[in-house]
Formats: sequence, structure tokens, C-alpha cells
Amino acid sequence: MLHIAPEIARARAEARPIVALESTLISHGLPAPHNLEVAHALEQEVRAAGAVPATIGVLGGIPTVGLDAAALEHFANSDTIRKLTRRDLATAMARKQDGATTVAATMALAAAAGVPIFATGGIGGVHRGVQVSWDISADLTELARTPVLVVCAGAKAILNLPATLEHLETLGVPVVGFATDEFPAFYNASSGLPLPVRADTPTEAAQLWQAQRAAPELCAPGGMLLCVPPPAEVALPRQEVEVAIARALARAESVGVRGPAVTPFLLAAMAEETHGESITTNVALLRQNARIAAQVAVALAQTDR
Ligand code: PSU
Ligand code: MN
Repeated sequence: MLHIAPEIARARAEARPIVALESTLISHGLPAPHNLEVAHALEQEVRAAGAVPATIGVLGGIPTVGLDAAALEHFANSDTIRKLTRRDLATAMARKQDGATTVAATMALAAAAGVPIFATGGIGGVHRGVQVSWDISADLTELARTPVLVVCAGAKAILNLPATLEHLETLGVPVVGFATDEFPAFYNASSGLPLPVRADTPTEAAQLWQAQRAAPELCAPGGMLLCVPPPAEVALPRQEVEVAIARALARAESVGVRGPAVTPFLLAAMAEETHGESITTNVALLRQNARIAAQVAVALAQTDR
């Protein structure tokens, strides 16, 4: 029921480092042609740091760990790819559909394939306006129950970041800053929200993750977030970002976007409101996260030996 590409199965058998990558950002998060370039660039970043990339999605109903080049191209260019969160996996499999996996669904499939480290951009979280919409990403629920280290730039800035951080605490998910004491704000380093734990090196991060993995019944059964601030040279000023977010949210409101369409709509609106700058930042932080996740995977494989 789960297809694991031969290269990844071999790496697993030899206990070599692997990094999972998601496909929703390819199909629904970034516009063409950036999306396909990024899909390949992330795999290259992982390889350059000495790990094996495993991009995950559902192809013709088959959950696939390690999408090949043809599949990546299909996911980047087709407009019939479903956006799959955890609850959508069964129906996509039954209907033999193609589906791009969100953070939640990617974590589920990575864990099933024995891959405990995953790099993405920003996780989903508690939306602004949650009081009315009840919109809280299934990414948070998944982090509470699935043992995968997720390397990210925090949660997407279009969200309610304080509420997202509170909810992660409620769910028992450790949130670690990578060389920072603050929860990053996705497009820039500073949300003003302090984090209780930081790791300054990939080895330190691997040690923290190893402690949780080794004793899930004592610590937490689920995942851990490693939050990396975006590269300083592409960070967008906080004021500018907030203005763009307000405009993007107003557009979503006037169009009446709901459900899974909200996040893709807001990311596209942000790209327009910032004249493409949000995409430059998004791509740079994705590459950085892939690189750091690979470094952590390498350190973890060394301690596992
Ligand atoms: N981060 C990005 N781009 C994206 C996403 C995250 O930089 O496209 C995707 C992830 O797949 C994440 C999803 O899991 O958005 C969250 O969607 P929702 O809010 O509907 O759960
Ligand atoms: Mn949602």
C-alpha cells in the first residue's frame, strides 16, 4: 500500500540519513515555474549535505515516498492534484487519485516509511479569525501524535502565531529554536514570542530529538518542531509583511474562501501584495531548512550507529 522508492529503501536498510519533503508546496504553495525548480533544489540541498531526499505524495492512489522526476513535473504542472491532509489519504487511495501531501499527511507517510526527519517551509496552524472559522490546521494535531522532527521557519505568518504557539504547548509538542530564542515569523526572524529551548548546532538538535524518540512514553509520543529563522538577506520587514497580510486577508474575506483553499489563496495573494518578494523569501527559507534538516539527519545517523 506504501511505495518506497528503491534508493530510499536501500538508505533505510543501511541506516543512512534521509530527509522527507512535502508536495503541497509544489502543487499548491508556489506558482510555476518556481515550484518545480524548488522541488529539485530542495532535493539537491539534501544531497549536498550528505542525506537522501524523499519527496512524498500520493500518485494514482498510491502513497509514495520518493517521487521521481516525472512525478515532480506532474505535481508542479497539473491543476488536478488534490491537496491531501491526513483525513484525505484514505479517500485519495480509494479513488486512485493524485494528491499532494501537506505537512500533516507527509508526516504520516514519512513515519510509516521509517523516516523521522522532514523539512518544510512553514507549518499550518491556528488561523487569524479562528473565533469564527474554527480553522486550525491538522498539521498541529499530527505533530501531537506522529514521531517526526519537522524543520521549518515556524508557522506561516498569515496565521495567528501566538495562538499557534499556545496550541502546540497544549498538544505537548516541543518547539526548539535553531540558533534563536524566538519563534520565527516565517518572512522574518522575529515574532517577539520567546521559545524555551534552543539548539545551536545540528548535533545539538539531533540530541534533543533523539531523547524524545528514545522515550516516547515518557516524553511525548509525537513530533518536535525545529524552528529556523529565514536567511537575513531575504527577510522582509515586519511592517511591510503585516500590511500585505491585512490586504491578503481582506481579499480572502471578500471572495469568501474557506477550508483547504484558504492557505493557498493567502500565499498567492501575499506574492501579489509583495510583488513577488514573499516567494523569494519562501524559496530561500525552504532551501535553508532542507539543508539544516539534512545536517540534523546526518548527526542523527551518527548517534544511531
Ligand atoms: N508552507 C509553505 N508553503 C505551503 C505550505 C506550507 O511555505 O504551501 C502548505 C503545507 O503543506 C502545510 C499547508 O501543511 O500549507 C497547510 O495547509 P492548511 O492550513 O490547510 O492545513
Ligand atoms: Mn484549515
